[in-house]
Amino acid sequence: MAITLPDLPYAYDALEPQIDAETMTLHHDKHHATYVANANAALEKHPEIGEDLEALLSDVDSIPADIRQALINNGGGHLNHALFWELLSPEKTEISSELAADIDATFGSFDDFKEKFTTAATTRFGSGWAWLVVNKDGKLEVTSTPNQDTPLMDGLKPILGLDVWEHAYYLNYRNVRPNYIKAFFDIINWNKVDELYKAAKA
Ligand code: MN3
Repeated sequence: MAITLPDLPYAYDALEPQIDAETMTLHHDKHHATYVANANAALEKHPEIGEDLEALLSDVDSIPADIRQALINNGGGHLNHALFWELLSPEKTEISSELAADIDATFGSFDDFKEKFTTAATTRFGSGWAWLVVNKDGKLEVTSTPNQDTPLMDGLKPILGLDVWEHAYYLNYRNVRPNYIKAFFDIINWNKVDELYKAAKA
């Protein structure tokens, strides 16, 4: 057994023009594949801990010290990317009325949520992720993490995430991260977000 690289749920060019085929190819086949290979290399050193990355990264103190940072980086990298691909859709999807109502109740309006998420994604210095999560009280929160840290490490369940590493956007958007963030909102798979929201609240 080992962690495996999941196929993209659409073609490499399916998200154009928002995300170009070359970026998707490199991002999935090279970057994500490397996280998978490195996560497996770390896990092989400690077969006794199993391969449940979500459980392990939800309790990082349980990870043997000699592979802890490698699993945070590469196990997190695998989970974050496997989730990210599913959060994108070439087809237009609609946010559910339940989630829309909870976003309004939490942030004021959808536009207020979008502004907060955009700020989190824009101001994450260097490499990392912006997130919409469900916290321990079952409430929505916007947050961000550095590097490949998953919100699971803070007891938060991610339901929407945006990769703001330069490798995610630099070929198409160069240094203009805000335009990539803006485009992201056109290709969100709200069906998947809703599925994750229901599961996180259950
Ligand atoms: Mn990435």
